[in-house]
Amino acid sequence: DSLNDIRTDIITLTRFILTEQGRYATQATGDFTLLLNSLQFAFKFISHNIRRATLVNLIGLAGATNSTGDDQKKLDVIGDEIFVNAMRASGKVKVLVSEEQEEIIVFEGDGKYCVVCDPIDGSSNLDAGVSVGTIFGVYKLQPGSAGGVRDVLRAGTEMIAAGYTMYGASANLVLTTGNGVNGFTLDNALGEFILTHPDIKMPKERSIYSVNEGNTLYWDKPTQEYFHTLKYPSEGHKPYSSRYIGSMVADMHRTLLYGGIFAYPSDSKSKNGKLRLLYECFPMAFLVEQAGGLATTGTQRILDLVPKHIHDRSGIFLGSEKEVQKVIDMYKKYE
Ligand code: AHM
Ligand code: MG
Repeated sequence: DSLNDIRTDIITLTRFILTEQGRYATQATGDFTLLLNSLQFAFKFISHNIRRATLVNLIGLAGATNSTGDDQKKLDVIGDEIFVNAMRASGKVKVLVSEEQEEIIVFEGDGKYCVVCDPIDGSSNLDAGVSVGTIFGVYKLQPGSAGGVRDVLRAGTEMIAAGYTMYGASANLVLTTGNGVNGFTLDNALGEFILTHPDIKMPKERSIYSVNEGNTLYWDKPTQEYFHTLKYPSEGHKPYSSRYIGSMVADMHRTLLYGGIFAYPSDSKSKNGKLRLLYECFPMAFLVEQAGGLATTGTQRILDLVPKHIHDRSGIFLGSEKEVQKVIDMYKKYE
């Protein structure tokens, strides 16, 4: 490599947000930039701990005791603590919802944002070295509110930002603030998220489906028929490929980049599906729509739903526009 090839003018996440704020926000106060700085810090800290824990865990497994379950628990808690502390320290957050916390957390101070998050989603996969991730969404505090549950029991359409960080071979942050989707990769040496995937747009169609097919027995008729048609297509068409990691962030990341469909439908066993509306379905639906795709329960747009409780669940189909439209059409057929 010649020194001439080294790029000296890279776009960091902070630079990107400052530019975007200048372009779209008429009265940018810098508050959002500071919030994002605290989010970034949480992602880096969690990423570091996941790598460390994986190593500690591997050493543990090689030894006499197998405390796998315990370690897994610990990491969930560590992730949650890191997130809560980072959000409190930002001074910009009033209300926080975490998958790991029964109730909302209301911080002191005059923070103007509400953050919802799943600190480490897919944690049951950690011991197999599968990628996990942090999912998050941001609302503005309602005008005049002192911070309460009604600040977060709002439609997904009201989110002002959302994203996830996938802790894979590298830490990948995928973010939307409502002006498209951008992907950043953590440069460990610099400690900065660098813009590596500008303006992500999903392919309109792609023959890949991603679902836990072990639940087929419990699915409703439209879901069963939809997936059946992918595997037994009409004459002259090829069946779809199946890809299911079982870690939403990783399945979502692939779907965003390659296209196709990811689903966790509601079924007779899990009446409202498995995934949480506020901090799993909403952020992913927001990203998918911003990347040109769709997210639906089968009959309703995900982002139009309003949670009644912070930990509410919802069935979800998300992905490429044409693939998800086929699901919507199937549900119409059964109406
Ligand atoms: P978690 O929040 O307890 O980690 O569960 C959520 C995870 C998602 O990452 C993933 O899409 C789903 O559960 C997989 O569920 P299943 O094992 O039923 O296929
Ligand atoms: Mg989760």
